[in-house]
Amino acid sequence: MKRLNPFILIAALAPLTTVAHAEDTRQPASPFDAGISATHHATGRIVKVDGIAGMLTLAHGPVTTLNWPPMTMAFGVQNTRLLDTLSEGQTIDFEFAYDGSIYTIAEAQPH
Ligand SMILES: [Cu+2]
Repeated sequence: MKRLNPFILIAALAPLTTVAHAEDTRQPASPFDAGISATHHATGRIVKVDGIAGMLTLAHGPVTTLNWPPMTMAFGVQNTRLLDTLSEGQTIDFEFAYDGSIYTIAEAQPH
């Protein structure tokens, strides 16, 4: 696995440090906070960056841990600042998890 881009990683993780220590650990605000959620990895080409909705539409490859075939779908992002670093047409490696509502990208790096 390639080295993570430190800027993107820090931007993606920044809210965790604030939230994780503030909440009752018996009832985590999101699976990311407790670290209990399965994290999945995929590669995808960015179809759309929607800064208003805070969503990223990706044409992604297979996700073996979810038995997903390749498809185009929208993901949430854990930190919307990640969207500022990405552009349409770019291919990224990304990690994501189900946050209880939508599949949400925790980190991404250029492929
Ligand atoms: Cu998908």
